[in-house]
Amino acid sequence: MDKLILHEDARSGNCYKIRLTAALLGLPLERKNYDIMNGETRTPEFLAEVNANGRIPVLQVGDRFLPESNAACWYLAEGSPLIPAGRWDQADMLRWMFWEQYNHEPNIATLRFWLYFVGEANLTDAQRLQLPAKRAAGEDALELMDEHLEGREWFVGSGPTLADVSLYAYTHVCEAGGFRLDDHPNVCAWLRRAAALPGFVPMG
Ligand SMILES: N[C@@H](CCC(=O)N[C@@H](CS)C(=O)NCC(=O)O)C(=O)O
Repeated sequence: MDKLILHEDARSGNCYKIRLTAALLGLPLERKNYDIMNGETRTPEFLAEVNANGRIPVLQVGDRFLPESNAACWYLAEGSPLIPAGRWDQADMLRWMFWEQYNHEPNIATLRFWLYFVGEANLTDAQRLQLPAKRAAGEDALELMDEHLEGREWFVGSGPTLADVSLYAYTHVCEAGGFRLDDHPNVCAWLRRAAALPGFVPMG
């Protein structure tokens, strides 16, 4: 495989998904850090050379650049047990990864970013207005996960897949956004199972 470099901000759960995938698979990954709070992913150089969308994570594979966390996880895991066999389970795994990007991350990760990193006092009026809706949608996402995990160890099939990696990243730090993990016992048990996987690395 070509040399792998992760362009990241280490505080980002989207970046952690890729580090966790690489660690679970024992793949070496170089890391290049950017401070998103200082606009380091919005410079003309970054936009021209790394990601025209101005965001991390970006997985560099040789001289090619792949943005979007879940796409990068797929690139690393292709051919490994983190992508299940069988058309149905693969599609079901993708279902959870798309759901993560639409229903989970925009609520749970955004509240963590706004409340823990930016600080409530520094939010814009528009952001403050969105807090109740994001809180309710984040709670719905955690509850849906909890219901799905009733009687199941992993999101898809009988073993860990990228669906678990993708959802682990922001779920395990959701309390920084004001959510309560204790209200979701199946999620708590699943988080513990994920953290016990061989090769697991913490977010740091
Ligand atoms: N859908 C993208 C989301 C990427 C994203 O929102 N990145 C954030 C950090 S988690 C970022 O780079 N923010 C800096 C900015 O927008 O300037 C993914 O899954 O990788």
